[in-house]
Amino acid sequence: MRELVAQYLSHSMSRRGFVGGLSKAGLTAAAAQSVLTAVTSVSYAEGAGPQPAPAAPTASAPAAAAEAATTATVGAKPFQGPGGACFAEQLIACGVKYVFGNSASEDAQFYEALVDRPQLKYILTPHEGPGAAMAAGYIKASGEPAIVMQAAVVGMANAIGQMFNAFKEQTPLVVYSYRTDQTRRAGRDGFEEVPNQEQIVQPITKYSWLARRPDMIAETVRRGFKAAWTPPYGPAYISWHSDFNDERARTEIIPQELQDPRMRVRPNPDEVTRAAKLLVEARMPLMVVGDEIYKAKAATKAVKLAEMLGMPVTQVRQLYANFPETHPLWVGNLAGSTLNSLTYPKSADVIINVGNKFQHNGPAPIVPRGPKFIDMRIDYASMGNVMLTEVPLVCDVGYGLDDLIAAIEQLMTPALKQKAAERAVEVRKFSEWARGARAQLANSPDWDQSPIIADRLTWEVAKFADPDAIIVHEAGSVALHSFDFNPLGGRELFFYYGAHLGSGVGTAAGVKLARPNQQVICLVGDGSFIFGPTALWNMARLELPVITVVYNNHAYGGPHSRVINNVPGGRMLQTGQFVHDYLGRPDMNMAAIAKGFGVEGEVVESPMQLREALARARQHTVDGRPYLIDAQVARKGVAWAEKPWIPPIQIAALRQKKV
Ligand SMILES: Cc1ncc(C[n+]2csc(CCOP(=O)(O)OP(=O)(O)O)c2C)c(N)n1
Ligand SMILES: [Mg+2]
Repeated sequence: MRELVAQYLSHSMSRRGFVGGLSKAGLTAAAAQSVLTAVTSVSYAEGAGPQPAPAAPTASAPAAAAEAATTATVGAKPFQGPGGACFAEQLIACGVKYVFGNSASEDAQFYEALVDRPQLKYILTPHEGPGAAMAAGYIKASGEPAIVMQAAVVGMANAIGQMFNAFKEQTPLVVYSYRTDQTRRAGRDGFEEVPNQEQIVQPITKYSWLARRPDMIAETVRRGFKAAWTPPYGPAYISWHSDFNDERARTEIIPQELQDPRMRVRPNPDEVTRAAKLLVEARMPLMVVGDEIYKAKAATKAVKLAEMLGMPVTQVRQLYANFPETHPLWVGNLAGSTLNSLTYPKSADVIINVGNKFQHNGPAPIVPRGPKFIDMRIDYASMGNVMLTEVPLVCDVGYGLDDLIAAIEQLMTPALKQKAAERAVEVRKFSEWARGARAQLANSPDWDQSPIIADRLTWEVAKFADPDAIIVHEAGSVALHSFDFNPLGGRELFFYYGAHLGSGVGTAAGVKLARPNQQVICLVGDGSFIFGPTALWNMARLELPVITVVYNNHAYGGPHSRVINNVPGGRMLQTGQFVHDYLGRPDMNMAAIAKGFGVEGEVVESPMQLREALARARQHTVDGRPYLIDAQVARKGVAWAEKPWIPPIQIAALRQKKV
């Protein structure tokens, strides 16, 4: 009976076949008819409203029919209504609470469905880029699914930058936009029609899928969420003809947990044994940590592994801080392009990577040839491509660390423990020295200068930030220091990795939405800020008390310096004519821009003003309101003129007519 009902509800059996099957199972024609009526009328509730709970047996509905209906609602829930309503129902079943969208009349039936589904909350984002960044920030900070939806290809085009970021940083962001071409007019180069819309985002998504009929909307949504949320995570794109949203569909709604392949994989035990042996026998092992540790909530295990071996720890650029930076075994983030550039240790003979994606920005492998290399991560596709991999450990790093720690425990002799303890003392000597060296920063002759030097600004914000503050960092070429990030309940970092700028403010809004009980501070360069300030309006409307600090040097400082590196001593340097880097004349006033979005703020010039502004920012956030500080920051780098040259393009004076 169960099987018959399931087959009928999933359209793999006709109504006649279903009734026939019931008769074969021994039901009389009348009983079979009554089961059919019950299944159809109880389960396929017409209309877009929320589904009723499974029907209880009543006098008029035979117990068999009630059982059939109940069975059908366990797991797969039948649903009939407009495609837009199926979409909303399946999102709820996928665990989505927030929809980050921009308006489109073709999604009318979806908006209609939201009215009676308050559990699905729609956040209107006035620009799709910061809107998608907000969704991604929410997903990263909550570990919960969300969806971004936009108007056809025109809206999608604005979100592509953030899809790219999600692809690079492996964030499970699901994006939907319909195709403006409707079924019966598609292929005629109509309004907003572009052929093969999904192919535009194919290289920057993990997965893309089209619903071919209205009754496949729900399945398409499930496919998107399954692909995005199966490790290694990544963005998914789903789409269908806009008329599918209006057409009625009969379909199944299935909860996410019934499609999740639960890819939490343990490593190959033989490889674990080999890795353990290499590590305990190493003269100087080195651990590189990465974002899979944060995603698997495995930082405690990473610390334990390092401590067992007295092993120094570093990180190559990632999104999160994956190891406590005050730990004596922490030797700092990698500044150069390969591990050879570490100040310490200089002679690692065994290197283990735990969950770092290793983005190569130069020809030399990040893990140099020579040391034996153990690579532990779930992102198997990026393993073994550049580095010589002695021991691959494909796994969820949480499980992988558990197994590796257990294997090492078996091998640790008193002599080995002694060796590890001695190494820990040596590493601590370096980390303490490095700490002292970093503190020298405050001795800069420019420390009290106005406009403020970026290092002072960072230092002041670090002094100000709560012990468990979340720092969203998109402050261009600013070196981050002084925060002492600690994934074990201390300050957290949300850096940028994909580097499509304009994500910072949106990310901070999304992070605050996910973590309202932690202070969220967004550090953002002026250039980066201006790519995506519309999320400030969301902060104001949603009462997200975020503090945004703009490092306003009125310039693209990073590109300025990099251009000089690329063309040293060239004409640009001789003449001071840089066409691409100065954002002043007129200077942008970010506090005034914030005001336009409903966010209070101020411009500060000196370190003293900054402290007072930070106190006001705190008060605003305590009161539940966001705040923005536009900090005037000194332009650093070679060849910055006091008043930089700008290209002589001023049109007003050239006019023949003063219009
Ligand atoms: C969307 C986007 N456009 C352009 C770039 C190229 N780009 C890299 S850094 C940068 C300047 C960032 O300026 P700002 O945030 O003010 O930081 P600063 O360099 O001044 O420290 C630009 C434009 C980019 N990464 N992303
Ligand atoms: Mg700048």
